[in-house]
Amino acid sequence: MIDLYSWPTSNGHKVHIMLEECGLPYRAHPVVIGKGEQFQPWFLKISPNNKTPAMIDRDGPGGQEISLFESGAILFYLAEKAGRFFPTEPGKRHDCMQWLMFQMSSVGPMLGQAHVFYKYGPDHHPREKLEVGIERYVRQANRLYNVMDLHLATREWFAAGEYTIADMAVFPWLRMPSFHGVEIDEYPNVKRWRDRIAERPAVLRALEVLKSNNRFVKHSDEEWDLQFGATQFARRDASGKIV
Ligand SMILES: N[C@@H](CCC(=O)N[C@@H](CS)C(=O)NCC(=O)O)C(=O)O
Repeated sequence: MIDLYSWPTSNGHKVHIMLEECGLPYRAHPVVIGKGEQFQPWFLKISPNNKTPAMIDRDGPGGQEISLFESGAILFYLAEKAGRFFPTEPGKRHDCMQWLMFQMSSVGPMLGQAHVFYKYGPDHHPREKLEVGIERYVRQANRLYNVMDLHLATREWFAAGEYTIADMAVFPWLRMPSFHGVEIDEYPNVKRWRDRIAERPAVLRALEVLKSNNRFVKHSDEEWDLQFGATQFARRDASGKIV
C-alpha cells in the first residue's frame, strides 16, 4: 500500500494523477502547508526539504518499505513500479526524462515564483517592492509557454509520441494561467494539449483528491508567513525546531 502525504497543489496533483492513471491503491493524507504541518518532525524525516508531496510505499523494491520526496522522483518511481507512462525504448525514455526535468527545473520553479510575486505577493507587500520579481517571473512564464507552444505545434504529447509522466508533471501547472500573468489563448497548442488532458477520467478523479481540504481564497498573514515569510526561512534543526 502507498501512503501519500500531499496537498491539492500542482505538485501534489501530478502524483494524484499518476496514481489514478495507474489504478495503484493508495491512501492520501493531507499535510496542511498553510498551518505549518510540513515542519513536523515525522514529515521532515520523509521530506527534509519541508515540501509536499512525499510518499511511503510499504511494498517497495524487494518488498522493503521506501520513502521518497520530490514529485518528479515519485512519478519516476511509480512509472517503474507500474510499468506504465514511461516508455521502455531507450531513446523515448530519455525524451520523456528531459521533459520531466524541464518541468521540474523550469515550469514549476518559474511559475511558482510568478505566483508568489504576481498573484499572492500584492496582498502582503507594497506593489513597488515586488515589481522586479513580477516582471521577471511573468516574463519567464510567458517565455516558457512559448517554448511549450512551439514544441506542441507538431506533437500531440510532450515526449516519446505518447502520454507520459512528462505530460502529467506539466499539466497541473498550466491549469491557472491567470496566476502567472499568461493569456492562454496566445498559446493555442498548449491550450489544445491541456484541454485534452483535462478531460481524462483519471485526471478528473485526481483533481478531487484532498480537494475538500483546500479552502484557499487568499493567504492569511499566518499562511503567508509559514510558506513565504520569516517562519518558512527560519533556521531549523533536523526535527524542524527553530534554532
Ligand atoms: N520540487 C518539489 C516542490 C514541492 C513544493 O514546492 N511543494 C509545495 C506545495 S506545491 C509545498 O509543500 N510547500 C510547503 C513549504 O514550502 O513549506 C516537488 O516537485 O515535489
